Amino acid sequence: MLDLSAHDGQSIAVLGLGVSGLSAASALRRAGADVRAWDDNENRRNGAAARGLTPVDLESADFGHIRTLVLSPGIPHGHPDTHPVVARAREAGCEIVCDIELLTRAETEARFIGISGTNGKSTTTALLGHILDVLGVTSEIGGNIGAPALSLAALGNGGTYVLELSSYQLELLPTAIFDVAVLLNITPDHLDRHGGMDGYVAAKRRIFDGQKAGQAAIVGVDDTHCQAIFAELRERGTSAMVPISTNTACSGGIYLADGLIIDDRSGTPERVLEMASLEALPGTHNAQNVAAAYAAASLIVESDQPELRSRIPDAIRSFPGLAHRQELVGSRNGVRFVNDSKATNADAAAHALAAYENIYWIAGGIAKDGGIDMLAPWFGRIRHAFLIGDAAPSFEDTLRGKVPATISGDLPTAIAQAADMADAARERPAAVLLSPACASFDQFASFEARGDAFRTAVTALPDFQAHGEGGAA
Ligand code: UMA
Repeated sequence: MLDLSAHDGQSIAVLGLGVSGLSAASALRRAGADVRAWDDNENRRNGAAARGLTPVDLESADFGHIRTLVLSPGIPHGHPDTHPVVARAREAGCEIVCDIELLTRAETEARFIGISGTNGKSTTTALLGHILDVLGVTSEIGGNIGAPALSLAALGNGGTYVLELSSYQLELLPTAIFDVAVLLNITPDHLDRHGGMDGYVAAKRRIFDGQKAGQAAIVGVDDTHCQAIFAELRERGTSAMVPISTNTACSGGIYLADGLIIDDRSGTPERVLEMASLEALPGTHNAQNVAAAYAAASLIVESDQPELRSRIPDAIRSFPGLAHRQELVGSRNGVRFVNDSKATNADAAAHALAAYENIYWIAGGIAKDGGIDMLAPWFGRIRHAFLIGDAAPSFEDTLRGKVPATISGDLPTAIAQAADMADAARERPAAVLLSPACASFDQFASFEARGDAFRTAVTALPDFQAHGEGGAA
């Protein structure tokens, strides 16, 4: 169990009792803190009460003795507005942090790897965790990927935390410093929460804050925002820099060339592995994830167990893939059924559309800014679109005259229609692809629930051959 005894006797406010807040409040209470926890949702408060926490309305609480507010990452504290409890905490001079900040303060002897980027951060985090497991390096993965920071095991000296960090979490880490910080890519996302693109880029940039000699910055240099951050960090010259790219042979870095991942960190290009050998990691975007995970794993083992580095490619090959990210659920009559429910924005859906042909595409939900306009280059691969949720009418407008589309309404209807049409058409290979380019909250509790519903429904189709959970197409 984590040692949070530094908080024994402290008054700490916790706002938000979802996954991260509930875990933080419980862990702090066990450590002897006087926890004042609140959630605006009554069901969440009741859930917390059932776990022994007494909710305290923080809007009227006395902040005089409270030094810290642990804020759930989804709660706004500037854009598009500021939660009133945050405003009160600020007035009282309280520090405002997320659960990950408290983990870094508790585990002063462990190493921390932070991984961020608009897309690919969950895959990179899971892949790196898998590599470290295979190599026998003591590690835990958590953060935005799902396991909240204060639920992770204590690791101490020699242990490595691999944390997926969202832009929301990065804004709530005032003192955390990462031994290895990875920034994969930046494209527009969550702009309402950051007041626009500049605010979003600034939040992502924070992953490198406080880094000094002996620490490393791994930066994907395939987009202009990350290129600018890379140039600025190199100019500053405090941390070791590792550029990664899927389209440029970047000297001194790790890159994709002719389907091979090349390690040029020593100045002599070295073949690492062939992307085609990685069944669970299809597509160019995964080359960026592989390059980043390889770079981070190499940096971790090179300092004290350099003999392990040669085993990293085999560890990558044995990665089973992640559910909901181009997960091959199975096939029927030569049609593959792919669950890419995690594609909650158009950029993520672009990766899946680029990876398949003759696509029967299920999309829709709550659209992000720009809708699916940027997917036009891949429209030619789509045989028919089946549209669900709030975004269905606007997506139909975008596709009109370019891609045949049906407003299916809900996911079960879309699956039935797509499966029938793909079956009747003779073109193979073909794929029924759920890659919604939208958030799920109009019809589902989460992207996981949407992907699970897809998996359950397609698995029940007559003659369906399951590929097995977690496999990737
Ligand atoms: N709440 C209030 N008042 C408000 C708004 C919310 O009380 O004004 C309460 C809600 O009623 C709810 C709680 O706050 O009970 C929700 O908190 P949260 O949205 O921060 O979510 P958690 O359940 O704590 O999950 C968070 C991350 N969620 C977000 O950042 C939105 C999870 O990332 C993460 O896995 C989890 O912590 C564990 O670390 C999810 C996510 O969607 C996957 N992340 C976004 C993304 O990937 O794009 C950033």
